[in-house]
Amino acid sequence: MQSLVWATGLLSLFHSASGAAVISSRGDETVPITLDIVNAQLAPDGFTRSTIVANGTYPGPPILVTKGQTLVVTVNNQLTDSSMRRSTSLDFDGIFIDADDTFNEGTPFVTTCPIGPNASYTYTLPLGEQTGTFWYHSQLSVQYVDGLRGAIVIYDPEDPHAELYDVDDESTIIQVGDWWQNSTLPMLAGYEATGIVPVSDSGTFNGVGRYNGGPEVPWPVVNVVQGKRYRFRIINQSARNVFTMSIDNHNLTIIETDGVSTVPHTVDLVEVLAGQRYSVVVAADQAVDNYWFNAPFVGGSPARNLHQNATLTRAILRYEGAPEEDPTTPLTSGPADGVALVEADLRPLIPEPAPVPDVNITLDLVVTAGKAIWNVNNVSYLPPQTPTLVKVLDGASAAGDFNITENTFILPPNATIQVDFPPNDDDEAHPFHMHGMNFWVVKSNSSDAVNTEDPIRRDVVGVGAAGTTLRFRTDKPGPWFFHCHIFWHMQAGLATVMLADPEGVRDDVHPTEEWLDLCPAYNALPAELQ
Ligand SMILES: *[C@@H]1O[C@H](CO)[C@@H](O)[C@H](O)[C@H]1NC(C)=O
Ligand SMILES: *[C@@H]1O[C@H](CO)[C@@H](O)[C@H](O)[C@H]1NC(C)=O
Ligand SMILES: *[C@@H]1O[C@H](CO)[C@@H](O)[C@H](O)[C@H]1NC(C)=O
Ligand SMILES: *[C@@H]1O[C@H](CO)[C@@H](O)[C@H](O)[C@H]1NC(C)=O
Ligand SMILES: *[C@@H]1O[C@H](CO)[C@@H](O)[C@H](O)[C@H]1NC(C)=O
Ligand SMILES: *[C@@H]1O[C@H](CO)[C@@H](O)[C@H](O)[C@H]1NC(C)=O
Ligand SMILES: *[C@@H]1O[C@H](CO)[C@@H](O)[C@H](O)[C@H]1NC(C)=O
Ligand SMILES: *[C@@H]1O[C@H](CO)[C@@H](O)[C@H](O)[C@H]1NC(C)=O
Ligand SMILES: *[C@@H]1O[C@H](CO)[C@@H](O)[C@H](O)[C@H]1NC(C)=O
Ligand SMILES: *[C@@H]1O[C@H](CO)[C@@H](O)[C@H](O)[C@H]1NC(C)=O
Ligand SMILES: *[C@@H]1O[C@H](CO)[C@@H](O)[C@H](O)[C@H]1NC(C)=O
Ligand SMILES: [Cu+2]
Repeated sequence: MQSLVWATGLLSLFHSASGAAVISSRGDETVPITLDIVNAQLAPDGFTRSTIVANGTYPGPPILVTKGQTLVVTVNNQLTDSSMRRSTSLDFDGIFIDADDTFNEGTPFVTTCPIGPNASYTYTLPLGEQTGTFWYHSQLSVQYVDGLRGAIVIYDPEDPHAELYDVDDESTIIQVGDWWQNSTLPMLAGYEATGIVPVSDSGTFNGVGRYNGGPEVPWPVVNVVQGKRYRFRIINQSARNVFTMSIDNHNLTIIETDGVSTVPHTVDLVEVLAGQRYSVVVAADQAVDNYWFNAPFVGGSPARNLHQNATLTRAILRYEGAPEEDPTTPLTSGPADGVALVEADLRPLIPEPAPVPDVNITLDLVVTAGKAIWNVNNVSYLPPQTPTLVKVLDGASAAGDFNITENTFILPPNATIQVDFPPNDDDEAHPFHMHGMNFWVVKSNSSDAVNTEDPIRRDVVGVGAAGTTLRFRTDKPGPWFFHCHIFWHMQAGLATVMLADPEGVRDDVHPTEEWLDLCPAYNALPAELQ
């Protein structure tokens, strides 16, 4: 690791092995990355459990690349622990996927089959013009809750905001996530039986957290030098919890939202939903000292898990020259009178009006009372055995070619689709995530205003009590998974597939033998190895 210090002793074991991050300077070259998916005994919050992680660390090693490169990620599945899923599949969250690369998109049963134990797969992803903050995680069931998450940053040598900050490197990546001490299989079974989403034991900040009654795991430290300005890339890798980020005595200037550069917007508190990312510039312009970097979270009733203590997800912002001590100020949830981000206030740096819709879709999110079944328009998504992409390549084009439980919307080519989420009476924040592309948020849940002139574009948006409307284009043929990023909800059916231009898929997609072999290999596995 470079300068980010994860305290001392035991904890360093979790991170020191994460190896050289790969930053190539520039250009069109291919960047080969290997991720060994392994079981490791880790204790992010002080409680040791078996996990599923990349290269033995939680979070996994960051993947750092530069605009224009082609990312080539080889996943070696070395999972052996029978108490968790042993197959896997990686999603590169927020990375745009070219139509002809759809088969490397990593969504089980939509664009691929999972990778079985002792098998490998190589994902090739040309990054094109995209830049910003992204992440990878297991997309199989709720497996990423067992640990398989990590950052991806695509640096922009011509960043239009470059003059706003001095430091932007591995030490400024901030990854927050929820953490459970149990493995997902029993928790998922409990959820399906009771409808109660498992409440996390702790929240982690760069892989470190604490829980009530647990050991005093050293707080993670984010080091800064007085007078410099830092681009913190905040990634919410949670499967449920919503974190609210702030730094005592410092404000945060947002310059990027889910890979889209924004007009700089200064606030004190930023709420980040599962899957969302923000870059914020923080000026180290205060007295040399230690300050709390607060990341309190909400996610279910703490009464259901007495370990949970939202104020214990935090780090220390330490100025060079400050003593190696905790800040002496109280553990708060951030400034009580602080200005919080209102999503509708965000503006893209390069405004782009939302095109007029050709097709309107209304998605009603409803949960069956008392049971863990989520419905979109009365349908609870069930992954088919044969991935959507395989069916389309075999000729599927019409609604009748898919089971109703696949909740697949067949969309015309080169069209603008408007999705309306009516106000959702249970008002749980459902962070809806689109694979392979982003969308215009023409009405944010955070405001009544409809903005078609210069709305923010992003790939994860909160859906809640006030209603949300977004628009996207079907210029890229493909089956694009569109789902709630609370993976418990997704697993319980809160998902759809937006199938753009099936005919175009057959023209564009020419999968490799390696990909074609995945399904037969997976289907031949005994259930316990799937
Ligand atoms: C992961 O570990 C493998 C095997 O040690 C190593 O070759 C690879 O470079 C590591 N990947 C990253 C991104 O650090
Ligand atoms: C994976 O390979 C190891 C070492 O060769 C072997 O012990 C294990 O049985 C294999 N696992 C599976 C599921 O094939
Ligand atoms: C994990 O969940 C199972 C099933 O609910 C339970 O029996 C077990 O005690 C739990 N283990 C931990 C460490 O919480
Ligand atoms: C991460 O997302 C979850 C779920 O939406 C949310 O509860 C949590 O507050 C978010 N974390 C941050 C830091 O915003
Ligand atoms: C942010 O903090 C700086 C001092 O660090 C101050 O000059 C500036 O006015 C603050 N901006 C806002 C919008 O509060
Ligand atoms: C959370 O932890 C803090 C610090 O240890 C403690 O003061 C507080 O009482 C805890 N809160 C709850 C609800 O357990
Ligand atoms: C879609 O809804 C918008 C209002 O949001 C309306 O103006 C438009 O006519 C509708 N388009 C279609 C094709 O129904
Ligand atoms: C869902 O089902 C209910 C009851 O069967 C029906 O009234 C409603 O119209 C359906 N909604 C949709 C979007 O199909
Ligand atoms: C197909 O949909 C029906 C409900 O309409 C469901 O009962 C069945 O399990 C689904 N079959 C598959 C293979 O998903
Ligand atoms: C969609 O637009 C692209 C680019 O304008 C064009 O090449 C393609 O033929 C169009 N597809 C259809 C089905 O109209
Ligand atoms: C949506 O807006 C309502 C009303 O302002 C608010 O209570 C709720 O927390 C918001 N939900 C999300 C997901 O942002
Ligand atoms: Cu949800």
